[in-house]
Amino acid sequence: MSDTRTAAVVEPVLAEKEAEVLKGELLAAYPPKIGRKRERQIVVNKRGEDGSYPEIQANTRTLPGIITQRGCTYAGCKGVVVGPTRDILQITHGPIGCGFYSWLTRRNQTRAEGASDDNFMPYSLSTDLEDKDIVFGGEKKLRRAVKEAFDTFRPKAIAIFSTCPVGLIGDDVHAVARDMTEELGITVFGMSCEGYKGVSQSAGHHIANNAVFTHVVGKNPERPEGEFKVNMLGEYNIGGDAFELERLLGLLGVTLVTTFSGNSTFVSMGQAPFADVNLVMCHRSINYMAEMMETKYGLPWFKVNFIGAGPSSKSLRHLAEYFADAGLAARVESLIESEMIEVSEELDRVRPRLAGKSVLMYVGGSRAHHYQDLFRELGMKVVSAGYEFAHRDDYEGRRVIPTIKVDADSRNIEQLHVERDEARYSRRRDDAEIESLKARGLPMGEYEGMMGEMAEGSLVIDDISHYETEKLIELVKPDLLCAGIKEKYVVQKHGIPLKQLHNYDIGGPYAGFRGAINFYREIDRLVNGSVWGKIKAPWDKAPELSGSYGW
Ligand code: CFM
Repeated sequence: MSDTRTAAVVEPVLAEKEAEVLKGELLAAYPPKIGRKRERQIVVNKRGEDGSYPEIQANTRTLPGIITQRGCTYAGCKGVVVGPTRDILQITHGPIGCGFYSWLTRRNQTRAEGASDDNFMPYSLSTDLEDKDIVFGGEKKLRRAVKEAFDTFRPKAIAIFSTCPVGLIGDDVHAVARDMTEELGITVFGMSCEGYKGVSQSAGHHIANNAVFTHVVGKNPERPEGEFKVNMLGEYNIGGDAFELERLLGLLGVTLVTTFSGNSTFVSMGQAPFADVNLVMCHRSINYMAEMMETKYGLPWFKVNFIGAGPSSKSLRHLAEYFADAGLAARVESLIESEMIEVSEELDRVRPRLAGKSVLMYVGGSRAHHYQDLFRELGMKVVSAGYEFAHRDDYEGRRVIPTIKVDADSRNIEQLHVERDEARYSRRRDDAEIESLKARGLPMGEYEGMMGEMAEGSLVIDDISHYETEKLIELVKPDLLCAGIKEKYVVQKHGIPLKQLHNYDIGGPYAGFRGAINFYREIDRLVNGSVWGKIKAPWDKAPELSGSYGW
């Protein structure tokens, strides 16, 4: 399968004028002030002569009154980045709800190897802050909780996550972590990831990257074996995606030192600096880690995408190019060839049933990009897509980073000052080699963003609201919508199937070749299911609710 990127940008999905009309209709109901802000967050995709894309406003506060799909900073820190690491015992310092609602809801899977391999993921530990703790302070309770957790589980490491009230009352989780590190003789680290800390979960990613980089990465001196060693960054093993990628790398004889952080351990993350290269899957959540490891240890990174058979082949070929090894390159080609047999068979079956159908896709900070090629393989058209909390670089490419205005909300998140570790630094590829890899098409230290993957005339929407989603359904009448649980049932009541691209509903894996096959089948089942035409939305039958009081 060839690189579909260039084809994608030239084939328009809507005429530009049509897209502008859609945009106008979306904004029409807003009061002027809100309309002016949303106008900058909804853009019609168009590639400029110089390869640039229209500027989109992103990573700014959601306006009060708008129903957003965003999550909080604590969610991004605990739920997303640190959560999937099975042998770090994780304690939520906060009211019980924060711990409860972040307990295994993301479907990040893990596989402990043997009885000596700790797996704390089935647990949710919380200090259960109550009113009296808010009044008198919660630090003592936190110390007791850390001690009790240590006595019960004997973990190698403990992570403490702050929730909103912790920041408001001023509990010093870092002081507690320092003291407990000394007392218990294990790694204990705290994170100031109060929910309100940033404009979305994106801030939590950054805070988690900083903490894991400071307290975990490089702390294990044991050098892993292997001729070709890689880390996979920004792969969280939702629905078993990382398991599928482990299978592929295993067949190629490539050693996966660690992922950040699907199916990972404290032990393996500690060995990360021994890898030869970092493969970055989700740029948004983990680019800080890639940058910091490059500065400190000389480890280069490049962007990969393992969603879709085409992108998977391309990423594996890039890996072979990076190592410039004829044996590895031959193994990659034969692996692609054998995996593609079943992929092609399945595509031949489902493509005629799906070609030309339309999709709207609004997910997080990377999947709305990653799934574009998968839909292209099915012949489906992504009419509009967007992220909930991505930054401009995830839309327009990293080239715009120097032009992004750093506002007070972003300044609120610590930017670690990282220096070269002279003892451990080794530049895996020198500048000339990096340049020649780039010339051969490897995205070394680069990310082109989602807009480059989208058709001309498609609508790019940041932080879409519930109102806009419903308005678009009315205007576009898509065959499928991809989003999350917050949208799912509203959309399905319109008689339109919704595929959750956060937790994959009950499905997955969707990464790699077998994952692509799973996805093709799932989309065929959803889009061509007969149930949708039989649904009458409750508001079609009785548009207004009425009720009365009684006692
Ligand atoms: Fe990265 Fe993610 Fe995503 Fe994300 Fe997320 Fe997620 Fe996501 Mo939900 S790390 S940005 S914060 S790919 S939980 S596994 S699906 S919103 S698009």
